[in-house]
Amino acid sequence: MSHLSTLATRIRDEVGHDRVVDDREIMASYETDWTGRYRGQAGLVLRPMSTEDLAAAMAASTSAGVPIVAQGGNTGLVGGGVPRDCEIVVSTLELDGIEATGSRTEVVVSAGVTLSAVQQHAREIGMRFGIDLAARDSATIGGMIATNAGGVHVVRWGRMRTQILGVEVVLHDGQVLDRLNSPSSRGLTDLVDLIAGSEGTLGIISRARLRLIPQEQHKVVVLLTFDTLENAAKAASYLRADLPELGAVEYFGPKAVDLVGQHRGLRPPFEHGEDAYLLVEVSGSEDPSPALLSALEDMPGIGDSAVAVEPGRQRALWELRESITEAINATGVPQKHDVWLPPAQVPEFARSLTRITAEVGAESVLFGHIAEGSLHANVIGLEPGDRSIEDDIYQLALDLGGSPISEHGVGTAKVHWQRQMLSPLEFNVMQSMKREFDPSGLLNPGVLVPSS
Ligand code: FAD
Ligand code: 2HG
Ligand code: ZN
Repeated sequence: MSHLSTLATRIRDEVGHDRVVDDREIMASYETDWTGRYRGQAGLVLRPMSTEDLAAAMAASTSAGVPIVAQGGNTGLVGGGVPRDCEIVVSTLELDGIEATGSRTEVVVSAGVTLSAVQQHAREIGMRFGIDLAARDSATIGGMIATNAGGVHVVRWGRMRTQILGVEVVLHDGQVLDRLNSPSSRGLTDLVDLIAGSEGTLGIISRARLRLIPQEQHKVVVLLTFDTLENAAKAASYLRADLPELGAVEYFGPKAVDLVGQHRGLRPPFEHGEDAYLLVEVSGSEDPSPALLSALEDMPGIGDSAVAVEPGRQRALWELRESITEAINATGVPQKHDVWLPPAQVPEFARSLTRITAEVGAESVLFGHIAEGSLHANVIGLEPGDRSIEDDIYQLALDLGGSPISEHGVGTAKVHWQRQMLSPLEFNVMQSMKREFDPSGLLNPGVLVPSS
């Protein structure tokens, strides 16, 4: 521990007294993830206020040989942003500047700016940001880049990587790699592509230049029920193929609806539950309702539906979907198994998931971005440490032609699956890249990159 107090003194001298936290009570809030499932102990918590502070703190930590875990809003769901074994947690929350660029189509933000602050800025200048997720009030731009977050508009705007025009990254030794401007036009390797999805293992993102897009003129949101998940999955695929202005297709089942009803008192505007729900959003420069209604016309299995054109009613429908994660957490510590599946295999996955969880007396809640095949299999009713069926669920995804690694990233939760899925060549390339950026292996050890 004495090396930590020497380091704390050095950083206090170089960066500022209040940038270092070593009070155990205050550190506790940085030591557990959002679900309560991943927890560890931090050596220190650092709270830089500028790129220069961050660079000085990283140089000092690296020269003291202390591992570093970057943490933004701490909403990550795979255990990558909390300390495990006395690492230094670098919290980016005070890197919170938003810089106007003179152009309405882009903005430069510091890494700790929350998604909702970016959305607010965009709204104020008549624009919007393409990525959206329910953790918007806490999730930071740095964390979203580091996990290459997807979200509810992934079907329209892709994942975070596609919305980044440039980044500034502080390397392990405090050097600042500034690629905020023209990230790929100078013939150099594109830093954005390397850093998006790198989960704090190559450097700490300090600033980013983000693309802003025009606000939609017209939007319609529809909640549809289906008699079977098969029909819902087919509908999602058809909508994706037929509607160029499709903004979202989100799936959830009756269990999710029950939990949201119990926890938030929110209910769909229907009398009875069906097997599958799809929340569909379409937007464009003209009223998208006729195109949506015609796309839905001959779709088999549709039951009740609710159409919302007025913003308040649209928000109410979205709240049903966006409250699912919170409602699941209210039942206890959940297991979150985020998988990718070929959309046609979602029904088979759902059936087997129900069987696997029932066999151990647990329950599953399946929901997610079905048109992209990005599904969230939550398991409730198990003891927090019980990992007995986790690998069965990931293996099931693999057996159905999908992947155990999807939207939430790898973190510590899936690093063994990452090892299994990388070819020997891919593994070697990954190791070389990691060594190049982080020769001493101090950046988020145990996360994303398998050690052997
Ligand atoms: P953290 O949790 O703090 O960190 C996540 C990872 O990024 C860690 O490995 C950390 O070390 C690294 N990191 C953080 N900041 C930096 C930085 N500046 N530089 C380098 N590395 C860094 N995810 C989705 O993809 N789609 C969703 O729809 C979605 N919905 C969610 C809804 C809820 C209610 C919740 C709780 C989570 C949801 N998530 C979703 C997961 C989570 O919000 C995202 O992974 C988000 O990108 C994490 O941002 P964060 O700032 O909280 O990062
Ligand atoms: C979502 O799509 C998030 O709402 C969270 O990715 C998923 O809670 C989850 O498992
Ligand atoms: Zn998701």
